[in-house]
Amino acid sequence: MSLEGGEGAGKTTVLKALHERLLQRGFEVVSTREPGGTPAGEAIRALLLDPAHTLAAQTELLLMFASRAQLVETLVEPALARGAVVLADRFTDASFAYQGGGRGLSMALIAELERVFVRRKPDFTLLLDLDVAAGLARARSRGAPADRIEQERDEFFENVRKAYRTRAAAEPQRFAVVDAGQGVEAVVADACAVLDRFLDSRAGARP
Ligand code: Z5A
Repeated sequence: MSLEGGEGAGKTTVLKALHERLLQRGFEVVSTREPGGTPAGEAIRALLLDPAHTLAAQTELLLMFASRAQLVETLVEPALARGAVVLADRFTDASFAYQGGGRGLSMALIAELERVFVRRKPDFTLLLDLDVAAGLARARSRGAPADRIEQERDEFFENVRKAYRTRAAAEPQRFAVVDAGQGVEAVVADACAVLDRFLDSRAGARP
């Protein structure tokens, strides 16, 4: 399962709630994040987000997939094989949204990298959809210095949002979209409700 959204959409808060909900429902849950989630992946993340680096879009894409390949091989596949649920704070949809929608790289190339190095899609993806200006205001209100990608122009984030929404519309059986412009409690309640609906629809099968 994966959680997606633009800047400041509230993924961190919602991820904790979904993790708890899955535990309550009796699943072993492995929460992780991208880029990162493994020691090597976290090192790649630091490189990717460091504003001191100017990365070509292609380099950025390949580093995202390098981190993802490491995560898939060493964490995701072993966890799924033993019956755990993997809850990922971003997964390949983020590459389609940021490197495809934001940077303008080929969606077909990204799909090919997904086919070769990831070999699976999440069974369920929750998209926290939020107006770009509102999300950036929230992210900036944290007071932390902007990382390399957060320094992008608003137009970049508008294109990211558009790409996410296009993907969600194209795969309504996999995606659930939650309005992240509501207060935290309402967002968490909606997110837990769509998770419950998904789990119920699977009638006990592994998400
Ligand atoms: N990236 C990529 O380009 N390609 C890829 O393939 C992948 C990733 C996998 C790091 O990801 C960057 O990598 C990210 C995408 C790119 N780019 N950027 N920029 P990340 O997921 O680690 O970082 P992030 O998107 O910047 O996360 P974030 O800003 O921390 O967003 P969040 O987790 O969704 O938000 P939050 O920390 O939960 O909330 C932000 C603030 O808003 C915080 O103060 C909250 O208290 C507040 N908040 C949260 N919800 C609400 C509500 N409902 N109302 C009011 N305030 C709220």
